[in-house]
Amino acid sequence: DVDKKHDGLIVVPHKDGDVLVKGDRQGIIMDKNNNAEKIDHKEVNRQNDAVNDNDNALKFKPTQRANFDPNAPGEDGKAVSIDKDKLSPEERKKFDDGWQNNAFNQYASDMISMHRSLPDVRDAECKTEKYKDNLPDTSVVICFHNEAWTVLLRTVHSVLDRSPPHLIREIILVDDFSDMDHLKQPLEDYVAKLKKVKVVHAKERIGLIRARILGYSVAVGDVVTFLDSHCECTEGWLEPLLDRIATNKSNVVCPVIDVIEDDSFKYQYGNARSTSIGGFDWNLQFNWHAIPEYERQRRNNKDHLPVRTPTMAGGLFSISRQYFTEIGTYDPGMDIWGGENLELSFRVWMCGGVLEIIPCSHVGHIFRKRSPYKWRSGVNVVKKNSVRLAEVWMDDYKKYYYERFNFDLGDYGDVADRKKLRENLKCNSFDWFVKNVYPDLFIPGEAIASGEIRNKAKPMCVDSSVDSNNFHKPVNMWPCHNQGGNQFWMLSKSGEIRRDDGCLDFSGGENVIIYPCHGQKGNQEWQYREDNTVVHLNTNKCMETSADGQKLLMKPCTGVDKQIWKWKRKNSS
Ligand code: UD2
Ligand code: MN
Repeated sequence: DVDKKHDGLIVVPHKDGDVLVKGDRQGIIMDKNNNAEKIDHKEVNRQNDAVNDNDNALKFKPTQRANFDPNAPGEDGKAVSIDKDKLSPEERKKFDDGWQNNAFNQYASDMISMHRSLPDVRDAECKTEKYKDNLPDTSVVICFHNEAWTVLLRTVHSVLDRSPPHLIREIILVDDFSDMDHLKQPLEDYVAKLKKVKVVHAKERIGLIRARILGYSVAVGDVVTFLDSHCECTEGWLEPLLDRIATNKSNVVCPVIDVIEDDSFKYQYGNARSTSIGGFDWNLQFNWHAIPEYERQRRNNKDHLPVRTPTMAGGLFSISRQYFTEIGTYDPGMDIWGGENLELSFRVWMCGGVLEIIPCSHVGHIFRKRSPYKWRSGVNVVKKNSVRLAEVWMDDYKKYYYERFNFDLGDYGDVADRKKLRENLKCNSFDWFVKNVYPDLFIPGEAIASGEIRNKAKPMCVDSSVDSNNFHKPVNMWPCHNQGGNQFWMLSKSGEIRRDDGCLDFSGGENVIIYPCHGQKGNQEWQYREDNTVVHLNTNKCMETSADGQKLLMKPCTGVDKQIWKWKRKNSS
């Protein structure tokens, strides 16, 4: 475990090598191969809590709550609306640059107080819930690469402003080699005035996963809480998280992640009943689902109680620091972004822990439509990370992911250490995970039919992407290309025709559309009959191709060639 601080020197033994944080503010992380990753570590002045008005951080000074104006922009989580066409050319440039650099409306954020008020978004039951007296305290680790000033510091202040002080041991800002000027001296100066906040700088771009390991390795709290650098914590967010860890140190807990709108900064939230849980598809992408009926019943339909989730979104969670160490923190072979959330989720469940979302704990997050920062060139980082986790954790099931790129795994590095970790922890199989934790997961191997759906009258195949941008759009035909991709469809045992989370859906008219699979049959229940027709059970209509072969239509069943389909593989049903 981790040594507590000695004067001017912290030695943090770590399975990937010792982390030395010395008084001269230099730190070194050694990996297994003795490659040193140098870090800068700033021990900050913890004496002074207040922000000094005369400081050169003055221009970033937050609104003082004493003079707080409830009608100021964004207060109470309200939207800020800006008519960009009315801005002066100078301001307009700031506005456009803000979007360009951050993929959110930085200009709007800069108008909002870093201490803005938010509604108390919790269900009534949460406000009267009693939590343990002696809750463990937490280090909050916030990693960032080139984050906007007001957004980053609003995250920090929302933690300080809305958590019981004795439960916040420290806030560790991990700067993943940002090059924006405000994240250098101005940030040092600013946090020097905030008790409990410190900055750790990576000496090179290490990516969010190793940045989290770095933050964890200097943390001293009982619990480590990770947040993205564009969050806002709401009233009462922390206690219910820590309470679950106090109950059992192998409970790993996530707040409900509310949406801070990327353009208006409006804080959006729902009630506990509408809480979503995490899943994944066979591209190993994380996705959200409704709470299944069996989980609602396990909780006696009490919506505010912790809900079990197969996976976490990744950015926001609390974990006992000791437990995090025991189960092997993160895979340091993962780069930049992606995959670490599923890897940790599978590992927690398979190795004896429990992963939960806590409906009484709400934290807002700015969801962006694109990634604003640079990635490694020439490497598919997400694929590499995902193959690493599939190799270590998914046993036979990994083939369903690999099928998607014809088993061309690429160079995913060495995973021997992670396999050894799994062995040492004596973890359950992935099959156990699927059957016990995620029984609703669609298993491609159980599909009744799979592959292209080829028409008899024309050499055309049912073709559509299932990207969520494509939801609600009519499905068309395209010349069969035999490459899978947008022509790869699976017929599930429950009658869905699907790929990932997209299902063929027919609700009247003549067009079939792509719609998120809902598992409720209805408009998404199909049958592939002995006579090779594809029938929609609800309406008793048949798939048919238009005379020119371009369109997919639903028509009364007649059995003409236009309604005859060859599905590439048919398994016994
Ligand atoms: C989600 C998670 C994110 C992470 C990711 C998968 C939420 C709300 N967010 O994506 O935390 O689990 O899925 O990997 O669950 N960063 C660095 N160095 C980098 C890249 C990013 O420090 O090289 C920081 C970044 O500034 C941010 C955090 O890591 O604070 C997550 O990155 P993101 O916000 O781009 O990820 P997001 O929310 O799309
Ligand atoms: Mn994020």
